[in-house]
Amino acid sequence: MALEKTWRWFGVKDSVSLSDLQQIGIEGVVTSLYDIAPGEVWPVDTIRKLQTHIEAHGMRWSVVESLPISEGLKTCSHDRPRLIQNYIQSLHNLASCGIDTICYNFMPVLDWARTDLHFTTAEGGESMLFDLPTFAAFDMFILKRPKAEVDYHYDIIHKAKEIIQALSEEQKEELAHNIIVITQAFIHGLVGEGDDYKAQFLNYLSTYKDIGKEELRDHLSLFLQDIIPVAEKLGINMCIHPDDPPFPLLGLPRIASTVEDFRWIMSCYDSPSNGITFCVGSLSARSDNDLCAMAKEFAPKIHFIHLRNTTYLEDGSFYESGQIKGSANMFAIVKILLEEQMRRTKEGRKDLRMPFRPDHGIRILDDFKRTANPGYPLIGRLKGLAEIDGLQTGIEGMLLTKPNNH
Ligand code: DNO
Repeated sequence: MALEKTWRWFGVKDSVSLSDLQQIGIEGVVTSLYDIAPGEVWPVDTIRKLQTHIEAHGMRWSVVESLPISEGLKTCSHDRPRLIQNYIQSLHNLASCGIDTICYNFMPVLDWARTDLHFTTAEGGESMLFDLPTFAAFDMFILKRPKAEVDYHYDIIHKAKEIIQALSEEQKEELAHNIIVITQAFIHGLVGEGDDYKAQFLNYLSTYKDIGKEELRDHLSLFLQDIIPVAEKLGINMCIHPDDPPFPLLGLPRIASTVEDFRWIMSCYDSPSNGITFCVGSLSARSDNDLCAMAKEFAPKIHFIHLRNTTYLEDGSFYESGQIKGSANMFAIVKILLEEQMRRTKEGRKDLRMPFRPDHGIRILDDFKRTANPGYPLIGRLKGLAEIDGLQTGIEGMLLTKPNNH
């Protein structure tokens, strides 16, 4: 046994081709219909066309990442009934093509956030950094979000003031553009290019002025009540992706960050279809998250896995540190996941694949000659995949070897 080897592929425009993935030994592709706006129905023929293309290269469409949750579902706007109906229709259409694993997230406005997309590692590669004081500088002095300062500790505000003074106008623009547009654009970002992109973004933030943690939880709960029974009937596993980073940003509530959050989500609707994307990278960026304990507790509900590590810094900042090394114990986590797969085999469960993908990689070597979305270089991810492969082989050997059987 081994976790299913998958790869995030951004469709026919991706600089990595499906033949490349076949050569690497990928079994399952993780992708989305990027040309369809969040909230609209995914038609069967469009799904089928992409699926046939993937299958022609000897792989399966293993996971949809993501079937995006439109803002109207997160805010419960007047359009909610139509949006839920569309989501349900897309689930029916995906199920009719035999696609059974759907990743989604419930993060308001912003999907993921980093302040530096070209953070140089000690070895000379390029990784990504979330620096809290720099983020605060963006929030308070570039975006100028009203009352932003109440969300930051005095020390962070002090550092943020120093940072903003040292930034040129161009650097300020680049920082804002990275956070609002560049990191979001390739995954159904809300705000496009344009002179007023900061104003547009502030406008989206303001739609949450009356939505705190409790309200957002209510909206997720409503979503789960509507979606999970349908998914269960269709044989689909829904898996919520954790918040990245796993703490509130920009005054927006976050509800998928901690063990308590995931317990609450699981309790909203008790079904095998109400599952989790275990993203080690996102969850590990918070020092009070015990990743091994979380992996053990939620193992039966883990339907999709993102393997990458982070190293956290004292002030709430962190940087991405490749697939194996970092704050989380990757050996122990992969071992727990492989044990879960063995347990599923014994229990006769059908969902044995347990797809994982090497999440964001460090840019190295020929990655500097290729274009790729931030976090998704070919060679860096390939290195991570090889490392995880080796780790899995070692753990499997260890778990399957009986005493005295050398
Ligand atoms: C960024 C990713 C996110 C993630 C989605 C899942 O690279 O971590 O885009 O895939 O949030 O819904």
